[in-house]
Amino acid sequence: MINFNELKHLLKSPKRIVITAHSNPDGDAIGSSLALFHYLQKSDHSITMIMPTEIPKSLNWMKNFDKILVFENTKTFSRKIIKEAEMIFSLDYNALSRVEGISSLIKKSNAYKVMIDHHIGPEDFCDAVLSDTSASSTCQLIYEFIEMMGDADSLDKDILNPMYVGILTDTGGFRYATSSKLFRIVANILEKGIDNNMICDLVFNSYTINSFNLLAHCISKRIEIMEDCNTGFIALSQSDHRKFNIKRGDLEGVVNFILKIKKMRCAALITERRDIVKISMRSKGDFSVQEVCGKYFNGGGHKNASGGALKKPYKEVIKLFKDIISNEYKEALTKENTDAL
Ligand SMILES: [Mn+2]
Repeated sequence: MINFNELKHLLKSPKRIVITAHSNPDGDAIGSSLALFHYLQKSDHSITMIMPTEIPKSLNWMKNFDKILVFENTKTFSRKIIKEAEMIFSLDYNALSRVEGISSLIKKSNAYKVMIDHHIGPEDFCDAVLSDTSASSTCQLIYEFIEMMGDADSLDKDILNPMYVGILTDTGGFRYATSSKLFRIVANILEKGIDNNMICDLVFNSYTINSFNLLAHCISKRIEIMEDCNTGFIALSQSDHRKFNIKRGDLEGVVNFILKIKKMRCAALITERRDIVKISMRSKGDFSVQEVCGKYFNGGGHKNASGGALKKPYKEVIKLFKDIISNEYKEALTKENTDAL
């Protein structure tokens, strides 16, 4: 839990603050970092945003995006900044393993640490924790955090624009992980003059020609549908990666296309990397891909969106995935959905 009085007291005087989010940061990780950055910037703090790995260029239209440091590319400087930090915010991640190279620095740091996150099972490494798995996004929690700090009046476009991006991306445009609470918050956000149409356009219509060609390749050449299990997957080898010069973020959302097929309840994207095979899974309804990823792929995440990785040959991972789905989960994936509208 967060002791808001303690936190308010701490933030009363200028602090050296570092904001971090998970590796391979998505719209929610970047959005929550920028929203918190703009909120804290209203006081006289010295704030640095540090992401463990490359940030998606598709979000470079966001204000102060260029101030975000990528640890991989700024190791010496970022290390110094983290060592000198008096406060560290951990956004959109629940475990130090999610921040790769900076995890040991955070662990060693004596800074006052605050976690704001919506993943299940937060690890115990922070002094203050705002964790709510019923929240759509960390961005939603940043809104609630600012409200609880008694600063709702300070919510302006600089804070709300990036916040809205994270809410949009983590809910897939309000298709999942929503709640009446979220829609009340969104109503408040829109009343402040946030341009829904423009942000949706910037967020959802952002394919480059190359990433669009990659999507076409995935859908025409690399997809396999296991119709009897209501499951589909796309598998990409190292040579696909080379051919399309795939970078982090280019595959964002590709896996969701499988769920556009009627009756599909489970989808996976399997990608062969240099020494590891990654899997990213999505599901609909009650089927928990978090369970699948936790049990078989050293991973986790949310019920309907999870990921993991294995140090095994690419072909073996594909076979393992198919075996698990058809042997262990077929029944769960094909049972009639009796929930009426
Ligand atoms: Mn998130």
